[in-house]
Amino acid sequence: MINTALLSSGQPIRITTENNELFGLQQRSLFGARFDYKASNKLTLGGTFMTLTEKPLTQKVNYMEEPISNSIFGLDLNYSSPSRFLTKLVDKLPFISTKAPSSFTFSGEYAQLIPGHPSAINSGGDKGGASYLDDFEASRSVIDLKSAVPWQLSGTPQLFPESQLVDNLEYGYNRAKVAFYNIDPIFYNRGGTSNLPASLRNDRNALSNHYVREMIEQEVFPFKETSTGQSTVLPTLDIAYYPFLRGPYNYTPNGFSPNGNLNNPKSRWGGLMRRIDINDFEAQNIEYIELWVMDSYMYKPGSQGGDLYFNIGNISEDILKDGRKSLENGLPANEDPSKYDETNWGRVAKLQPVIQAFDNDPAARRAQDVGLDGLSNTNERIKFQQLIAQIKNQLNPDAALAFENDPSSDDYTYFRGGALDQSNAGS
Ligand SMILES: [Ca+2]
Ligand SMILES: [Ca+2]
Ligand SMILES: [Ca+2]
Repeated sequence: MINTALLSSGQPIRITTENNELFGLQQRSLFGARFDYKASNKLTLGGTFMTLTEKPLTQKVNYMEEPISNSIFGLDLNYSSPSRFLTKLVDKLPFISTKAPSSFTFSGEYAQLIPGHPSAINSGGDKGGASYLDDFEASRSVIDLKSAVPWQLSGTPQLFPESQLVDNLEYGYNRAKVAFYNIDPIFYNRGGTSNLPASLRNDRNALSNHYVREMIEQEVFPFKETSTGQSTVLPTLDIAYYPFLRGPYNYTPNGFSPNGNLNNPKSRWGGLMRRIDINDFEAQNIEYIELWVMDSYMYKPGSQGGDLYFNIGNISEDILKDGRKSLENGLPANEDPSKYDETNWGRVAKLQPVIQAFDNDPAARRAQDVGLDGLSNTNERIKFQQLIAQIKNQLNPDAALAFENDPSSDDYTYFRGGALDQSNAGS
């Protein structure tokens, strides 16, 4: 306040400011035109047109904040003509004598406002435009479980009696192979810059397979509206379960077909688990699991199917149940026996590592990145020597070799690595 006289005047001072919150973001356009036409010295015609359009920031506009798109047009007419007849008429009036000629003038104007709104706020084929009192978007809180990263192998489910066994290989006898992943988008793009392996690039059948193709959100939610710029792809969590393939750390001594498949696939299980950071579901009002599942038997009509169980609550993280917390990055780089304990499953590090990362030294990493059993393939072969011999007896030579190469069945293969390309995986 520069002028102190205003302050000392004792008058109430009211200050208002403009709210410029959206200023500069919302685009407004004003166009106008004016036309004049002189038809003769007596008659002029004119027209005016103006339009004001506001571009909404989003398709969802709040009530009372609707953008406008208004047009105004006006027409006007002016006619002016000297009139000898009027002059004579006035002269006829008693006591009046005109000194100037009279003239006849007519002006007319017409204007109309055409109110409207930008077409961007039309919804559902209705041209009337829509504004929202509340879109209820914040009325629902969702815990998205679709990312594969937080998921990991689970321990044996309670439904299986062997789940009670501690430090006993029988705990894993029915573990079958389960794989869970999010499909890398490179597999959806067949374009020239695609990194797709050559075997897949031209295999339309493999790329259109419903289990691996790209899902569009509206296939599942036909009435879902996606605004411009928002992805229409529906991310999926893909789970592949192979009840006849031996799962990791399954050292069942019998029940194999000669090709290495497990007999009696109905008695097997595959499981994955993850944590959810919210622990009080009641306080957070978390009420249900919403699951949209693609028909797992689409290509096998009449199949008997399987069972899917959800266990919610406190779940044991002891995947190889021995009451020990095993950390690969705690394993000694030099295989120093004083730094680990040996259980029936393998090796458990005695060290408590501070960080969750492997050693920086690549040689040390080779000793650490060996799986939950803490055993490299060589050590797996040494530890389970007798079991391996017993199992190999039941297998054909190919299956026996594959079994011996990775006895714990815990080796990792990078999905974009050369090994899978060479075996034409996926096609
Ligand atoms: Ca354990
Ligand atoms: Ca291993
Ligand atoms: Ca292995």
